[in-house]
Amino acid sequence: DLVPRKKINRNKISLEPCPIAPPGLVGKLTINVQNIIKSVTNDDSLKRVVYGGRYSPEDCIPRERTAVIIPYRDREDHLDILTRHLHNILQRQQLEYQIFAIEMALPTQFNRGILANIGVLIAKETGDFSCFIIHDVDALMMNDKNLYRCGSQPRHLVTGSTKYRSGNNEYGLPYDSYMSGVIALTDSQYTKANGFSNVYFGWGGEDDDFNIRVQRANMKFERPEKDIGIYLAIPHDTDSTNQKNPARFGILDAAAGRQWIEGVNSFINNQLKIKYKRYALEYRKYYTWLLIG
Ligand code: BGN
Repeated sequence: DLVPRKKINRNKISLEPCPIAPPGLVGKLTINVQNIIKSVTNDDSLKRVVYGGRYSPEDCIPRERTAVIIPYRDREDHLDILTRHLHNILQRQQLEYQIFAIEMALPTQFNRGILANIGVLIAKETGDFSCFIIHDVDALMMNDKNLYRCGSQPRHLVTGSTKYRSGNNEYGLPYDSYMSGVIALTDSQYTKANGFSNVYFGWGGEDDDFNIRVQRANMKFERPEKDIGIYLAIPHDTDSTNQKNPARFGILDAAAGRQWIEGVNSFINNQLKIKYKRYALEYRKYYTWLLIG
């Protein structure tokens, strides 16, 4: 049931590195929310995608090999919109990349931390990535100068989203220390923080917990410039399998004590005897799909 992978051309001995500033970027994007699929679909870029949602520039050596990891459930329509949008932009950014969509099987409540951790580990098994981006399924980048690259510190790529629009401000953040939506970390940064906590089921808290982990590992999230990190949130109804977790306040209070006990290491040493495992992995046309349950 696995689709054979077409090999990405790695014969780049005679090529130059891609420019630091990709020449084809346009800056601020416009998306027609009424006709969203049409405004994010670019047939030329979609034709260049290799099965499993992979791409590598033909004419220069990419500066980053980015794994985009999208934890989701029950949002096939958003996934379709987001992945088309990303293929279009990430190719303009001259990245080598692969998109991974990590779905949580029913009936448990959604657990974004577990999906992110397993996503990073499976991406590492799949390819040689220099940067891992944990990406909300409903977040559409609105400025293509927001490069999906990593930095010397973990990066929070969101400076504002329409989800948190306030007054005249079309793009906002809910609070200053909010570090969620789209984040970019190298393998060593992710491992140093011990990844996400696995104990947040349902909505809320896992991202604040991760920010605490990053700080306790002596790192600090950095953001791009204000007008660069802007996102359109695809509107949607509340999710019945991702209800607000009433226990999240207490779990978050104890975040520091759990950092080294459980996280991405739980899947390596199996300290927590976590029963989650890979049910399926498929190389689909625009993304690699993983089912976890
Ligand atoms: C916060 C949530 C985040 C969420 C943001 C934005 C919590 C922890 C208890 C204080 N944090 O309140 O997870 O991303 O809102 O919606 O619930």
